[in-house]
Amino acid sequence: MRNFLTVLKRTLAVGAVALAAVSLQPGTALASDPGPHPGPSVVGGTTAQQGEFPWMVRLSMGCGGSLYTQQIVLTAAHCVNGTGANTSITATAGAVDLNSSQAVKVKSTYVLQAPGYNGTGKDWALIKLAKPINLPTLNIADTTAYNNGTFTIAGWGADREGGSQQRQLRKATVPYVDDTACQRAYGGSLTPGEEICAGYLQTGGVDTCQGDSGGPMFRKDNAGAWIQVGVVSWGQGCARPGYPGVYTEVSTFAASIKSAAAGLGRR
Ligand code: 4AZ
Repeated sequence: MRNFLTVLKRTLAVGAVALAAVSLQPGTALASDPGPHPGPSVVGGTTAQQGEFPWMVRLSMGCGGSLYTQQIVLTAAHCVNGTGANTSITATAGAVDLNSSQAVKVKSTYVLQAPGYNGTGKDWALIKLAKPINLPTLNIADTTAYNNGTFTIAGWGADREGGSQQRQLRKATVPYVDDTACQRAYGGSLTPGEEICAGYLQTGGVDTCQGDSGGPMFRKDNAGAWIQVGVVSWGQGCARPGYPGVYTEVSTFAASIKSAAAGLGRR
């Protein structure tokens, strides 16, 4: 199951064409059971305001990301092909509307895929940009203290399972789902120390979806500042009852991310 999902989401990042052909039944479950917060979005959310999440990044391979520093984007390992010099990715930031003349576009110079990434857990990567983007950055959680509560998710991905990528950034909120419940939902495919789940387990209806991968899941810290607790990683479909979204557990990798970024800073 886990491997199938990984392959599926990778395929989708490249071309949404595969979507209809693979196993998904776009919209059907959602149409009959919209969950607690029906409406357009990520799935089940609303359009973000300009400047609301200034560190949100859209990557040209069809993933999301966040500005870890002004010159380093944190994204998912499954969104990139490996580690090394790479000038093929364009990062777009600074505008909720990807087609806005305000949008800042910067090319990549180097990609660092999480060491040991093999498709299970460890789903994080860093992308070094050719120049800094003058926008606020998003701090990452370096303890488990914030791995609970209500999280915000955001992205330009599909607004329903099988839906199209979005021009406007969308957002929603989802509650934490504990490891035991998430492990049960996914028949043991979770890597609990490396992954954190969120969603409306009973009803579905709100979730990240194809094209949101790599983007942040975040909440407010005790000082009232946004802090990143997850990276959009995988799930069975989008917003289905019984299948929460699965996110990379950022706190587990915070020290590795910090040292990897320091290494990239010297490149
Ligand atoms: C994806 O393919 C993807 N519902 C992202 C999130 C989820 C499923 C797929 C979780 O980018």
